[in-house]
Amino acid sequence: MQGVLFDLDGVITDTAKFHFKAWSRLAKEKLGVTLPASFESDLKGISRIDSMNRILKFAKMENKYSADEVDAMAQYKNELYLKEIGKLTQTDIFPGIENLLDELAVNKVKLSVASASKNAPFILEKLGLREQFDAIADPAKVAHGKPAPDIFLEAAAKIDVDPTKCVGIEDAKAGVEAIKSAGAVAVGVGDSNDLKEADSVVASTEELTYSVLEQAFRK
Ligand code: XGP
Ligand code: MG
Repeated sequence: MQGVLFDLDGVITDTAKFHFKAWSRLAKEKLGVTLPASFESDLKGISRIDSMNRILKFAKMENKYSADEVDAMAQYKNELYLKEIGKLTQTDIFPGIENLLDELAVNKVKLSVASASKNAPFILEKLGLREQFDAIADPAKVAHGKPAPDIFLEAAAKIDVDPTKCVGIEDAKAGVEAIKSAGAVAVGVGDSNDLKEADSVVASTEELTYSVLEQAFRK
């Protein structure tokens, strides 16, 4: 194991709930629909524009708006989301993550971020974690969002490690699929029924240690 590729939302910190809150408000205000709670997991790992399109499809309004109008709605959601995450501090880092980053650094494993979110650099700054990572893959630079492998391939390339020598960590089904398609080893965080394709699953970030990742890699 020479590299670890981290998803951010739902792995490093609990921002998935803020994404869903903002998407729900947008759906209600602009489209007049209520998103069911189950939609939260449907949007995990999915890029901003793909999330917007899924919501339009749910509302049966796929063809109602121009591309500019759709962009404006997605931007409005981001403004709502930014208000929520402006308050993030180091205390919002999920349990076990800081310890894991320290252990990986001691073991000279390179660390890269493979988030679908364009807000990843801002969030890492707020959490005081920017310096712990060797690279952040830019989702604006990849052709296809998760479940395509692109963002994980880019994250591995940015630390100059072959994807097959990397472990990826994800809380989303689409993310686990992306890791596997990239040829890396997938460790899921969450419900093992949702993340069946992962090589190994832990229930919470507290269980993520160097040795757990190493064992998943050797499996
Ligand atoms: P960004 C976000 C999406 O808006 C959100 O729906 C996804 O759940 C999240 O990425 C996954 O990490 O992207 O709007 O912060 O760029
Ligand atoms: Mg996630």
